[in-house]
Amino acid sequence: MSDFLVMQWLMSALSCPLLTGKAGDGRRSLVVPSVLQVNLHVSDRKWQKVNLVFEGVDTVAQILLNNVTLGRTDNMFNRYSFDIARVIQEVNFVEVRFLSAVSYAAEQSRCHKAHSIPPACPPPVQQGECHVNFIRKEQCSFSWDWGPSFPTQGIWKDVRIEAYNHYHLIYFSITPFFVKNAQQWYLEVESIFDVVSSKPIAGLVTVNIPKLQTQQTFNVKLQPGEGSIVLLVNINKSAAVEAWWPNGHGKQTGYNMTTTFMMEAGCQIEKVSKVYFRTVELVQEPIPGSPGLSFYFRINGRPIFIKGSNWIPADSFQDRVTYDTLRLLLKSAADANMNALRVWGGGVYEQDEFYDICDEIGIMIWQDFMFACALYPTNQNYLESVRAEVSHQVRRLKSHPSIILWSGNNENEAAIAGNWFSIPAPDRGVYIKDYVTLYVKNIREIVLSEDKSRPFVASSPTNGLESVKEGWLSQDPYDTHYGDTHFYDYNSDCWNWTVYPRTRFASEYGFQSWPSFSTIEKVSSPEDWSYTSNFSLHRQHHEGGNIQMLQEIERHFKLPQSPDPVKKFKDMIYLTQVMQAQCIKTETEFYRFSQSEIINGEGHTMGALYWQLNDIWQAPSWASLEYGGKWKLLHYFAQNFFAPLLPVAYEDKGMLHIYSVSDFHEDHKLTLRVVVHAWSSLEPVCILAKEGVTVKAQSALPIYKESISDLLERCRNCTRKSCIVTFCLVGEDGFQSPTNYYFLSSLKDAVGLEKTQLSASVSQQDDTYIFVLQTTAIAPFVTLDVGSIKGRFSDNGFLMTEKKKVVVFYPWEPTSVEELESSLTLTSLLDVV
Ligand code: BMA
Repeated sequence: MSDFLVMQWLMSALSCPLLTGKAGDGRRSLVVPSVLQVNLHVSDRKWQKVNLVFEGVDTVAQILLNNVTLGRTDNMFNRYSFDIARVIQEVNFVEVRFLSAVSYAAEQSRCHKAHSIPPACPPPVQQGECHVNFIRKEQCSFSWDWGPSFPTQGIWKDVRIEAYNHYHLIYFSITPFFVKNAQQWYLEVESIFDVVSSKPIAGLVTVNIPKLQTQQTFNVKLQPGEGSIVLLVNINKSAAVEAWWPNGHGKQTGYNMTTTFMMEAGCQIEKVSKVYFRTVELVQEPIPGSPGLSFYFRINGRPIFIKGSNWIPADSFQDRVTYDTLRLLLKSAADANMNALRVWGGGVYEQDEFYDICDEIGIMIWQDFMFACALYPTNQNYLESVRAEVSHQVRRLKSHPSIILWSGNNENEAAIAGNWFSIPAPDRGVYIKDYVTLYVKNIREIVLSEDKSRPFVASSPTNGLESVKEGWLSQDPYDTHYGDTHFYDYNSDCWNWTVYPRTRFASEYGFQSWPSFSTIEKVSSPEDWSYTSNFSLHRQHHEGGNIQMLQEIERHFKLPQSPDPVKKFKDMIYLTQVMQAQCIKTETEFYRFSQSEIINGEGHTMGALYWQLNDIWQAPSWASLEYGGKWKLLHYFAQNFFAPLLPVAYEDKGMLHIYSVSDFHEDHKLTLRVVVHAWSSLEPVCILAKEGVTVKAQSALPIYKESISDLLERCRNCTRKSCIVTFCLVGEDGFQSPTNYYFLSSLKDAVGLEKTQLSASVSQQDDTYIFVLQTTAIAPFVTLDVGSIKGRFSDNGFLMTEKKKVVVFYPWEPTSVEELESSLTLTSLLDVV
């Protein structure tokens, strides 16, 4: 680009990392504004327009150049551009004066005289800050039920100077559409410009996608001021377009595209992009035999069962979130057979790289707008700030095929419908009006005008079209006949599938666990290593969380009794992870096997996104990936319970049912193997092979049914307490599902389980390490742990019913056989004392 100058400096160049508005130990500091200053030298060339652009300021600041105030910032999700043509000199002095986010939020709340906007403060157990809903800032930075209060402060994204004559391209986006009648793809290519000349600028724009033999040239005229041009590019019909598919459903093909702007005055811009082709529909239509409406995603015309989890910010300090951090976490999601994540509304709109990686590996994104678990103001300033935020974020992100849905907020429809904040009945109308103003009249309208290529829902959970019909706020957003649901129940037996809602779409559900000892060890000292230490209480931000875990464990396992406090703590950690994995396995399998049925008017469940994928710090939480990326047992379980082919068992009125669950696009003829073992022996008691089982494509269907008493009788001498059922689907050429299992009793009641001798030999094979495990007896929940060595195993936390098992370790950094051997701990259920 000839007449264009970009000067860019990053946070590090300012030598100013994010400052926290509060000291880490909880003492308040920095109520005094903090100031960042930088000297800037600019050549004396004259430009028609010179902008100082901040891609992200966190959050409240006054920006000055050469002692002249350029403007103020109050929204960390906005992009701020200041015209500095008249202020800039040869040597410049940029100043960013910050105000404490905590004081600002409190002040905004105090000044909001109209009506209160609850909640005022988070629950005391979160040790957080108040009034976060009054500031457009990462909502969980004032604390959450899984995270600390670190109200960060600073410049969190790039800053640059843009200097140009004639015109400048601000946003560039590409969205694909498919015209069914014509059976043709076309692209909407949108460019938003700032034109500085007083007359229109004419020119030619050429779009070229060589691989699709598509090249089109357009005559365009850019009008003075800020404006957009939209070009419709028809993809050559004779070119075979490969669509972008979610992980597990096909490739993530992208095509190189070059867009060249050749404008009068000789200035040329060339944009090189990757373009993807996929369609998305959110299908809400009547289902025969069921009141309500369906709620599922159709991608490229094919219904897709959404499997995955919920994403929260990967760190309290965004400057620590590198490309590698994101890649590791997202790759872990894909490796666990997930095809989707929900970017939850209490965090941040993630960096471009996040969505780039999702595009590359086929992770679909349910994108919330950043509002969560609260009511929000709707005064003019606030709305203007939100409007700018929404159009900026949609323009920035809409080219990503991974994003399949925009969603207005997290749980705010539910908060009003369920009156979470005890709003007196006569005042309800005001809050409903605020709700509709913010999410419908502002956010939704902007989204629809900026992006017609994907669906929008106002909230999660919501009843979708039914909520719309009820004035955007339904009586019960958790209704299983409509939309999505969030479901948490810490008081029931999580092994009992009948406690779960047979919903259309489970977008949140979960149970907590503690992260591994090696993760906790890094931030604690020996006196912290007990389940009831101050440390353990301090890091638990969910009221009653540690007790709830104990109670859930106690239903099916013996609690640790070791006299050695550290051993007892480690046993507790292990059991919390076993419990969490087993609970979420049961719940997820229920959602998956409910996809093809309607029972008592409920069913057709088409999504399972458990809460939550990742952690923001080292603490007990619902996550399956620990802070640092280590896989908890739940994540290993997810790899199995999200497997594309899976037999699932459940019990109903004394009958054992086995369903085949398949995400494959074609039917398969397979053999179902059902094996019964006595806990006391590695030799099976009985084996049943049912051949020629048709496993239907993209369905969950019954393939086996037997009364438990018949099964026990058939397998001589078995009782519920003494035996265990395992099963898998097997085809030709090694084609096989994971081996699944069904416990016939609680494990604390199991009869015949013996303490096993577990051993492992480790060897290296290319970039991986092979662990050959041996057991002397059946062993439930066998866990390999190599402490702080970064990497993951091919399987973990499994039930060992055979003498030998081979597990592969994929290291994420260089290691050695010796290092792995000396760090290895092998645990199974009977090692808990
Ligand atoms: C849901 C989420 C989060 C929360 C989680 C666990 O409500 O939206 O707000 O962290 O439950 O309590």
